[in-house]
Amino acid sequence: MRERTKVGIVGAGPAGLLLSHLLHLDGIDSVVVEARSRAYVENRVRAGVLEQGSVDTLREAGLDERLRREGLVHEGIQIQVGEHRHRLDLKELTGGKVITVYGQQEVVKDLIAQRLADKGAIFFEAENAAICDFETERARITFTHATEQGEILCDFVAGCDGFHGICRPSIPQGAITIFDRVYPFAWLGILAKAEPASEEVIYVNHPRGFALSSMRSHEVARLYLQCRPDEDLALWPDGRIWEELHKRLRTSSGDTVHEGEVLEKGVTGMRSFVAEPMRHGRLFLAGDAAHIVPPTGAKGMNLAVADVRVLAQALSAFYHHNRTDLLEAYSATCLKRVWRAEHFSWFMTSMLHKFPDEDGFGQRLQRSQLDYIVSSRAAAQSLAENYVGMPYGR
Ligand code: RFL
Ligand code: PHB
Repeated sequence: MRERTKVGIVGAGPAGLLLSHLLHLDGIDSVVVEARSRAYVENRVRAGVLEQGSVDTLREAGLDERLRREGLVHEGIQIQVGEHRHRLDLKELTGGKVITVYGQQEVVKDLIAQRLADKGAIFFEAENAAICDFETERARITFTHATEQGEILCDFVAGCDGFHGICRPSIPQGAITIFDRVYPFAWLGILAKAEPASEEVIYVNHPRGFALSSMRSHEVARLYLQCRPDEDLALWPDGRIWEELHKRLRTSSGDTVHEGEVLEKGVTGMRSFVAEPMRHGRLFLAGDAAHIVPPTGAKGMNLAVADVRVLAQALSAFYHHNRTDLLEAYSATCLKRVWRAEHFSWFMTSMLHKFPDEDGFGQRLQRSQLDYIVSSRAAAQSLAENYVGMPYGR
């Protein structure tokens, strides 16, 4: 099987699928090559918070029909220090901006349905994908699909294949610089058929470690506990998870989590990572393929959306107006937003987690920072501005 297209896309996560759809809206054809099955990518439980800008992007692209109905608009978040919760009124602090809680797998389902309705080409379960000649005008993606050899000939390759993908490692060493930080903890996350602890997302700084209460609907809670990076899930039967969640989320007025059937359980490592530049020849990296943030700032999926928005505009300017300047500027444009999100995610992570081997100094700095945020409008406003997402084009 041999196909020719304008943009060959590796990866059918939010980045690859949205890029393919945005290009389609601009009359530019693309082919998506994905290692996993459709069912697998549609059921992978991950992010849940969409910035205002991401919601706007999905709306402008005509992808918000279900999001409008099922997405939960949140006007605030809660920061819990010990047993006390403090509300940050995001809407009031940012002049009207809000966040929307809508599962990443729902975004992915909506995107796949739209791509297939528009007769978009997605090769699921494509094995051994490789990219070649992307330093020339005859870039190629090769793969195996149902025992057949596949080859996509394209003008550009979009590397949207996540952190463990093949695109970034295909760039010659020396052409790319990596900035990396691994944190000494991870998150144990569960999805539970239970009423959420609160109508808003709660971030907890607790002497036993960080906890987070979020949701996917009024009936499904998403909860996380700080754990060790090498945590053995077998040591965490449901009872122990609930007990620990009660300990960390209980308030002095007796509020806590509601228990229910655990539907999913997993451990996620925490890292900060940026590859610069996000382009090599005719290969453009987008989303987790280029950068990772610890999930404490809820930025990962939003960065993926922002990258492909920039990339789709640049490709459109190239095909429709013969302009290369936006493609040239792609990496620098994206990295500005990426580094703001990297800083914010590191800041939230550092302020809210319990660091092993921490002496009293770090703890007192955390306390002081939390105090500042709940007592100073300027500090709360800075957090809120970053949380809802910096405006596009800055
Ligand atoms: P994805 O979603 O990882 O998609 C990459 C796709 O590429 C495929 N692939 C390959 N395909 C072909 N050949 C190969 N060799 C391939 N190698 C990989 C993969 O199968 C996959 O389908 O990357 P993308 O599109 O860049 O999207 C990024 C987001 O998924 C990620 O940043 C977020 O999930 C991060 N994240 C959060 N982001 C937010 O914006 N808000 C949040 O609230 C939030 N919470 C989270 C998160 C991530 C978490 N985990 C599990 C890492 C919470 C958690 C727990
Ligand atoms: C989630 O709902 O999964 C979620 C919410 C906020 C975060 C990370 C994850 O910071």
